[in-house]
Amino acid sequence: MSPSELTGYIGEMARTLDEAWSRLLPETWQVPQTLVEAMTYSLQAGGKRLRPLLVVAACEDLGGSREAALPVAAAVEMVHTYSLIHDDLPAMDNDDYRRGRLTNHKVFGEAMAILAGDGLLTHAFYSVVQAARRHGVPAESVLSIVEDLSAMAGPRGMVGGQVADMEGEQGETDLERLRYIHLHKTGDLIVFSLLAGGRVAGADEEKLAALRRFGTALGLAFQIQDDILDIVGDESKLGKPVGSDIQQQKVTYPYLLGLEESRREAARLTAEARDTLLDAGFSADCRLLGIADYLMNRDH
Ligand code: GRG
Repeated sequence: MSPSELTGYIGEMARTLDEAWSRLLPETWQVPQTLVEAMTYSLQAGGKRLRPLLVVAACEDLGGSREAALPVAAAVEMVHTYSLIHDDLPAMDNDDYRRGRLTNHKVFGEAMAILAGDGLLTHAFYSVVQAARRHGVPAESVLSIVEDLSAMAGPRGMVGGQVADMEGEQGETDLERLRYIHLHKTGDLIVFSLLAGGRVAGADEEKLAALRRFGTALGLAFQIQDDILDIVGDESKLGKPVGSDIQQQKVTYPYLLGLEESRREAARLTAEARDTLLDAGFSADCRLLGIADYLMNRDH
């Protein structure tokens, strides 16, 4: 997929998801209005929509239906959004802004932000099940998607990665521990998205294994790139040597390896991800490879 085709594809997907958020909860459920507003406030704040994009792209690259992938794509963005709402709370990162807007607890209060996160997490599983109920995805595939989502978002996945990150001490976090944190806190939802897209398309075990390897490498590259952009985008950090006061606030690949070595590692991982898909028979102009290139070349 060419860069301009990909830009169109990304925009199309963002619009489709935004439409889905506006009818997020069945009207007959009589959900309290404030809860609906708090949940949709963060969903519609306009993130990159990377994870749902990966679900749909994996599914379509393997010949599956976009319609059937959408409930799962929506679900992974709900889980991601819940994690951001909770991560921003005073008890965690205590952030006032996210995605260019006030954070959820700044607008709705702490209690409602916790509940909006809880609502998004649980409703995600409802949404996944709709792939079977409304779009004919086999129940066995949906069972595997639910199993993957609970494992990869839960204690052995994103939540475990978040705890390892919280408990990491400066001077104690080496590359191995940092890799563990990134693989789980960031990587697992990315791997989930790819596997889920593959499962909706009815992919065989070989293709699923390739998607898992692709996602593991891509997830790590994405996080390293994020940390590089964080430094390069913040002029106050430019030109500071690795280990300077500012960079010591957070242990990252650039902090441990320096900017240049981190760039090389992100490029190496992206190339590894690319080869994995090509070896598994994906075409060189497939959507997933376009997305991998796009992520490496982004500037925010
Ligand atoms: C609270 C259980 C729990 C987990 C929190 C996602 C997370 C774990 C914390 C957010 C902080 C952070 C920098 C996590 C690393 C993963 C990451 C790069 C998240 C941001 O994802 P993007 O860039 O965000 O896809 P947008 O806003 O574009 O969706």
